Amino acid sequence: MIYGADVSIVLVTIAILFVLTYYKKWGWLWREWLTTVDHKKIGIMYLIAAILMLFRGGVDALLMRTQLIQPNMHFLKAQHYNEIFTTHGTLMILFMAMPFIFAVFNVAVPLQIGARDVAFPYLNAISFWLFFFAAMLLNLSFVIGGSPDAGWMSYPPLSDLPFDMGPGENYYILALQITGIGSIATGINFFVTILKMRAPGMTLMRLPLFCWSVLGACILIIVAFPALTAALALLLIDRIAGGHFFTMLAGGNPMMYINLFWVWGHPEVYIVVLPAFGVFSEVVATFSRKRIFGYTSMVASIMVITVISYLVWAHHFFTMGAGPGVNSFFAVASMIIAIPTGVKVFTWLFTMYAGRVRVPAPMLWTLGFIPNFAIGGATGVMLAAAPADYQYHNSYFLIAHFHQVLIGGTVYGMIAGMYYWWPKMFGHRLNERLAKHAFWWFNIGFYVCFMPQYFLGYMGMTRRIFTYSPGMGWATWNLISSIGAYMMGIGFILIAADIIYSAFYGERDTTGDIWDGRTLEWSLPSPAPHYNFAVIPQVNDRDAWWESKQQRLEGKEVTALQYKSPLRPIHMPKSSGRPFVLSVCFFVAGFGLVFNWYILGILGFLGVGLCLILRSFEFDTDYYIPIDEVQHTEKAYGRLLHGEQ
Ligand code: HEM
Ligand SMILES: [Cu+2]
Repeated sequence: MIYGADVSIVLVTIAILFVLTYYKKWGWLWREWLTTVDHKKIGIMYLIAAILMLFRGGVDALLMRTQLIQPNMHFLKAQHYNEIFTTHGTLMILFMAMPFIFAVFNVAVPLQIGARDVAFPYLNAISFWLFFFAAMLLNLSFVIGGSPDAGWMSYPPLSDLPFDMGPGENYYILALQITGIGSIATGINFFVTILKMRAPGMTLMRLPLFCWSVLGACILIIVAFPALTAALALLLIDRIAGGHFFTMLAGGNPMMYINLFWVWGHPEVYIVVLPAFGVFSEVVATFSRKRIFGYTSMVASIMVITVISYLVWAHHFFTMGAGPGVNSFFAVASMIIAIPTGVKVFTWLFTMYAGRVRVPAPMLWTLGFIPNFAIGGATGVMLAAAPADYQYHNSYFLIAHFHQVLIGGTVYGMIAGMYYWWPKMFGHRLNERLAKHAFWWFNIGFYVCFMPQYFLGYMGMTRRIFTYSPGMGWATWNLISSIGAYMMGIGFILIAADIIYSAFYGERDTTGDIWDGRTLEWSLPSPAPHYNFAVIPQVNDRDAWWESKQQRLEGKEVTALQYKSPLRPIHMPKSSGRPFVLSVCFFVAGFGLVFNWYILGILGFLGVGLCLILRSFEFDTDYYIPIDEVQHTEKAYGRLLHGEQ
């Protein structure tokens, strides 16, 4: 089977290379995509990567569910099962959820705040390519050398050299390290973008809720990711340089790794779920045609979650003997998060209440999310009760809980965001009929798959076991669960089919405001011109675009959104191939270290250094778009320039 996968990877690669050469698309690919610093294109590349990784992680999931479908299956060997749950968890969290949220950050944030790009466009490209090559590195482990197999958290001593000789764990460490650098940079980039690049008049209390959620996620990225960097660096030193940070016999302590890991790991789940909350807030307001109920309490709850989620990491090891005092503190802190989360759910419900609710695909996924999160949240509070966790710990109850919040929260949120901003990205919408079918397959499959796992947890089935014997009484629930997983697979295929179908037949968005939206991105044509705003607007209200439409309808003077400054030449960053080259160098360095080939490692790092030095001597990094070119583009979109109105 691994062989088959290898062969198909090679064949697909050859096919892609052939198509590109045949249609002479290399130059186009390089100029338009590989060297771009445009946040909209970077967002699209993140989106494509995230969907591909969702596919790969999903195939892993189906392989595992096939192995567990009945007792004593011989579909996968124990070693394969270990490798698959490890790469599944790692890919899903770091190479699916992270790029998926970065996709919506990039697609929506600058447009929502009335900016022409992010604060550091060149750094943004570096972040993307670091993520991309890190993902390639991790996926390569599957083909060359052996996959990591110590679980997605890779605790020592399991991941220490004596227990895990092969290069698999090195792949894990280096891939996470490289993508982590990119993520920290993205966190800083969007933090600064939101604080510094807002259009005039957009005070923080007029910031769209999605941007608030991104701000919360960025704060968490900036404070949490360095802990992961430290944990991985120390583990790498243990593995390739004979260090003993985490080896008991030489005076080290694995608990240090476990603490560092979860100091990052717990905030990480909020990093990926906060942006989903942000998407739901935008979607609910737009499709209820109402201002979001309780904006201030929404903002407060985002910030409270941001702070508390950083303080609860030890609930991941209640059973490791920290003692009752510590456990109680972390149990109570964990439960408190339910309060702001509850506030948010009720706020969405109140917004819908008495609104004129429409239910196209983005809203469907949002509605689907609410019961999911209610169940996932309730089981989370159950897990947070430290004494009870001695029972649930590492059982299928836990597996069911975290999938319910990760899928029901993050994945539903990102899919909702994808449907919502698709017309803005591509200029056409996705097909509603296919979208409805996809949703129902996925959503029903989701309950069929994960509800039985709560029962399995109660019946004592532990996680990370590759098979079980018939006498346990687990067979029926496992069979049902696997059927559910296949149903979700069908849902995914329907989404993919929708994307392909709509590229040809999707309804075109000619107005730029296909949902009758509220925030600034809908004031632009779809897809937006590469400079976004010909004239930066003056914002005088929350939901300024919606309010300005209302004022126009009522025949009043439009004060909510104004275009005061005249048209000026537009200052833009130049494309650059260096982020790509720099990331290739990182890849080479990482690949060298995986196999302890220090020469290759050093060469890679020299390349990285050279790229950085060259950049610091580069002064010609930007240009101006002349006024007549902007006028020309805007006319082509059928728009009068706002200044001329
Ligand atoms: C398509 C739906 C999915 C199915 C059917 C599925 C199934 C599974 C299975 C069978 C396991 C292994 C359980 C075990 O033996 O311990 C697992 C583990 C895991 N899954 Fe999923 N999964 C899905 C989607 C996701 C998503 C979207 C995420 C994250 C965003 C995710 C994150 C994880 C993590 C972190 C682990 C733990 C890996 C480890 O123990 O090291 N899964 N999943
Ligand atoms: Cu946690």
